[in-house]
Amino acid sequence: MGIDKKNAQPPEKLTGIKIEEIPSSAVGFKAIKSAITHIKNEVGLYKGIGLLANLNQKKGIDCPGCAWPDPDEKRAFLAEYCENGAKAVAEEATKKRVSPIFFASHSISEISKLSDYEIGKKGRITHPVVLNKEGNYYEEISWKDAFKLIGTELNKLKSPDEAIFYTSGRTSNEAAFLYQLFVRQFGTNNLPDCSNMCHESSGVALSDTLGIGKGSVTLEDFNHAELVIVMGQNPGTNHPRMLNALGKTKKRGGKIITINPLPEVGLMNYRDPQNPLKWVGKAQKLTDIFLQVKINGDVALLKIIFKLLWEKEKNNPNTVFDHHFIKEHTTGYQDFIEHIETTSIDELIPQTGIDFKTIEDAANLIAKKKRIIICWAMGLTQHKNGVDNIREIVNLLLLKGSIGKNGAGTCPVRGHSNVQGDRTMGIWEKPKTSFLDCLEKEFKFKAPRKHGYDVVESIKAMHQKKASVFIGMGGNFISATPDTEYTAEALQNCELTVHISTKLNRSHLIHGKKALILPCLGRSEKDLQEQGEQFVSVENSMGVVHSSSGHLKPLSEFLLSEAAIVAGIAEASLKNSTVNWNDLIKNYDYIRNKIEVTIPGFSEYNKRIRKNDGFYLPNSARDKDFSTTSTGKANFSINSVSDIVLEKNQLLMMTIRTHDQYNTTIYGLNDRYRGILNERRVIFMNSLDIAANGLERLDKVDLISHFKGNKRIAKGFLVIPYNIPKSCTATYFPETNVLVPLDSKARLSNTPTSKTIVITVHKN
Ligand SMILES: Nc1nc2c(c(=O)[nH]1)N[C@H]1C(S)=C(S)[C@@H](COP(=O)(O)OP(=O)(O)OC[C@H]3O[C@@H](n4cnc5c(=O)[nH]c(N)nc54)[C@H](O)[C@@H]3O)O[C@H]1N2
Ligand SMILES: Nc1nc2c(c(=O)[nH]1)N[C@H]1C(S)=C(S)[C@@H](COP(=O)(O)OP(=O)(O)OC[C@H]3O[C@@H](n4cnc5c(=O)[nH]c(N)nc54)[C@H](O)[C@@H]3O)O[C@H]1N2
Ligand SMILES: [Mo]
Repeated sequence: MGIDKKNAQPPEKLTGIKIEEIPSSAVGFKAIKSAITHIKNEVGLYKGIGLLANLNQKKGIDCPGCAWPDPDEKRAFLAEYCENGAKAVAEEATKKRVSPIFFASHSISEISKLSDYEIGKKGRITHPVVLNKEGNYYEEISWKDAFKLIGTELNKLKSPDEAIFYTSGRTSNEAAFLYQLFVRQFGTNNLPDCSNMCHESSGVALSDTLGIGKGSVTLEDFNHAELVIVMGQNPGTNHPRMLNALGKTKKRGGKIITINPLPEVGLMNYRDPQNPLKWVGKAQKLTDIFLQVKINGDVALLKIIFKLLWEKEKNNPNTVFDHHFIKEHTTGYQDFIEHIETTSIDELIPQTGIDFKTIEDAANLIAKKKRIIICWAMGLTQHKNGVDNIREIVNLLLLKGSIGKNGAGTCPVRGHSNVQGDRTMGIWEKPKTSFLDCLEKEFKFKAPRKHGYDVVESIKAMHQKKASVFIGMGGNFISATPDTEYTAEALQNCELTVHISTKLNRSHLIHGKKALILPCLGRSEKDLQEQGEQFVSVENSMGVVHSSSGHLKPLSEFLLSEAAIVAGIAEASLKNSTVNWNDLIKNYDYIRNKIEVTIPGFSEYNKRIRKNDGFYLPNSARDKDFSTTSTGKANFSINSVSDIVLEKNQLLMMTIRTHDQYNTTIYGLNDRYRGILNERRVIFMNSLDIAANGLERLDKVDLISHFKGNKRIAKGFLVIPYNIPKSCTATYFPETNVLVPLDSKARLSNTPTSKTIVITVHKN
C-alpha cells in the first residue's frame, strides 16, 4: 500500500513563529548555550562532554558536520568544534531509539504525517527492518534475509543499469571504495551522489579551467592571504570553524569582501569560539566590503569588476594583472580581454542590484592585492549558469596570478564531511577510463564503461520504469532532491528501495513495492571486526586524508558498519566475484591496501594514515601544474550572465539552510542568526515587493513556481520583511523543494537550480 505522494512533503502546519532582533555577531554565549542544550537533551551531559572532547582531535572522531579542515598542527585546547558540530554529534549519539517495537506500533502513513523535525527526533534505528508488498508497517528482518532479498531483486533485473546506487557524503573512504567496486562488479556506473546537487558545478568548472576538480588552497593559506573573497556562502551557520581562518586573515592585515544577497551575520562580525575572553565586549568585524548582489547576479558583477581592473591595467601596465603568470601558465587571455572590451557596465549593473561606487571600491581593493583566495558554496553552484559562476572566479584568480602560491587560490567549501573523499574513491557516474583500467587490472573483471545516471537522470529513469531498484548509502533522497512529488512517484515505481541509514527520515516512508532500512554504525561508535577495532579515513575540503575512530559503544548489537553492509550485499548479489568480500572487511587495512594500488596519491596508505593527522593528496593546481586540462594550460573562459527575465509580479527564490538544520535533518526550529524562532515555513522578502504584492508582514501566502508553462505549489508560508535585494526572496529547504523543477538545472553539471526558482506569491 503506497502512501499519498503528498506526504513526501513536510506537513503544511505552522509551528508558532517568534521573531527576535537579529544578533550583531555570530558565536558567543548563545552558541555555547545552544550546543550544550542539544548535547544535554540528546546524549546526556556526562557522555556528551566525553564525546565533544574527542571531536576533531588527532586520533579522535572526524566531525560529521562539515568538511572544513582541522589545523595541521596545533588543535584548540578547549575543543576543535563549533556549535553546529556539537549538534551534529548530538543528533547521531542520541539516547533515543527507533526499534522494531516503534515500527510495530506506528504505521508508515502515521509517521509520514509528522514533520521532518519530529521524525528525526525519534532517534537511531536499532534493527534491520523490511516492508513487504502491500504492508504499512516495517518489520524486523535478519541481516542474512535482508541481503538475500537485495540479491534476489538485483538478479531479477534485465540489466544491471536498472539499479541505482546513491551515496550521501558521510561514507568513509573504505566503505565508499568497497561500494563502488561492488556496483561496478555488478555491472553499472549508476552511482549518483549528493555532489550532483552540491559542488558538481565546481568540479566541472575547475577541471575545465585548472585540470583538477578540487580546490587548491590549504588552511595555512588563510594566514598569508591579502584578500579573501567569500561568495554565495554562509559559513557562520554551515562552516563555523571557517570564521577562525577568516579571523586570522584579518589579524594579519588581510581584507575580506563578501558577495551575498543577504548580510549573513557570521560573515559580518564574529567572536572567536575558542577564546571565551572575547565573548564579551566588541565583536571582531570580518567583512570590509559587502556586495549585496541580487540572486544570480554574480557573473554580471565579476564582469564589471574585470572591466574596471582592465581599465586600470591599461592606464598603468603591469600594476594590476600578473603578466608573467598569464604568459607562462594560461591560454585564452586575448579572447578574454576582447570580450571584456565589449562588455557594458551600464547594461550589467541592473543584474547586480549594487551601486557603482561600491563595486568600484571592491575593484580598487582587488587591483592592489596579489594574494587572493576565493571561497564559495551553494550560492554559486545551484544556478543554471553555476559552472559559469565558478569559471569566472577562476578568470579573476588567473588575471591576478593567484593560484599555486602562498595565500592564494580556489576554495570551494565542501558540504558533507567526506563528500570529496567519496569522489576520490570512485563514487561517480562518469568515472575516468584510467580509474576503471586500474580496477580491472587489480580485481580482474570487466568494468562497465558506459556512464551511469546522475541524481536528476536517476529520478527520471525510475519514473520511466527504466530503473526499479534504488539503494541509498546514507542520505535522504526524497527530501534532498527537487520536484518532490515527481520524485515520490519515481521511488514508488521501484520494486525495491533500500536505505542504509543511521536515523529515520522521510525517504524511508516514500518507498518501493518492497523496502528495507539497514541501520549502520555512526562515526562516533566503535567499529569491531574480526581482527579487532577498526578506524576509517576521510578527506576534507582541502585534500587532507586523515583517520576517524569512534569511541562510543554501538547503540545496538544489530548494527553493522557501512563496509560490512556493502560486503554482505555483494556476497549475496554477485555470482562469480573475484573479490573475497568477507576477507576484506576483517581488517580495513586490507581495503586500504587495495585503495593504495588503484588510486593515485595513496602510496603507503596504511602507514601514513597512522601518522599524526594523515597526509595531503597531490594537487596539481596547488603546484601550478595545469598540464591535465585539454590545452595543457590554465584556461581563461568566457561566461554567460543570467538569462532569467522576470514577468510582472514574479520573484526569484533561493532555498537556503537555517542555523538549526543539517540538510534534511532538522535539529530545531530556530534560525537564530536571522531572528526567526520556532518556524520554518517563512519567506524572506524585500519590503517593496511585499507592498507591491499587496501583502503585509506575517501574512500567510502560497508560493507558486513557474517553469516552462508548468506551475508547482507550496502552501502556507509567512511573509517576513528582510534585508534582501528587490525581486529576491529566500525560503528554507526542504519545505520548498516541491517548487524546484527537475528539468531546471545547471548547464554542464546538471545540478538542480535550487537557488534560482521563479515564483509568484499569493495571499492564502
Ligand atoms: N550546520 C550545517 N552545516 C552544513 C550544512 C547544513 O545544512 N547545516 N550543509 C552542508 C552542506 S552539504 C553544504 S553543501 C554546505 C552548504 O553551505 P552554504 O552554501 O553556505 O549553504 P546555503 O544555506 O545553501 O547558503 C547559501 C548562501 O548563498 C547565498 N546565495 C544564494 N544565492 C546566491 C547568489 O546567486 N549569489 C551569491 N553570491 N550568493 C547567493 C545565500 O544567501 C546563502 O548565504 O554546508 C555544509 N554544512
Ligand atoms: N532545495 C534545495 N535542495 C538541496 C540543497 C539546497 O540547498 N536546496 N542542497 C543540496 C545539497 S548541497 C546536498 S549535499 C544534498 C544532501 O542530500 P543528502 O546527503 O541525501 O541528505 P542529508 O540530509 O544530508 O541526509 C541525512 C540522512 O543521512 C543519514 N545518515 C547520517 N549519518 C549517516 C552515516 O554516517 N551513515 C549513513 N549510512 N547514513 C547516515 C541519516 O539517516 C539522515 O537522515 O541536498 C541537496 N538538496
Ligand atoms: Mo552539499
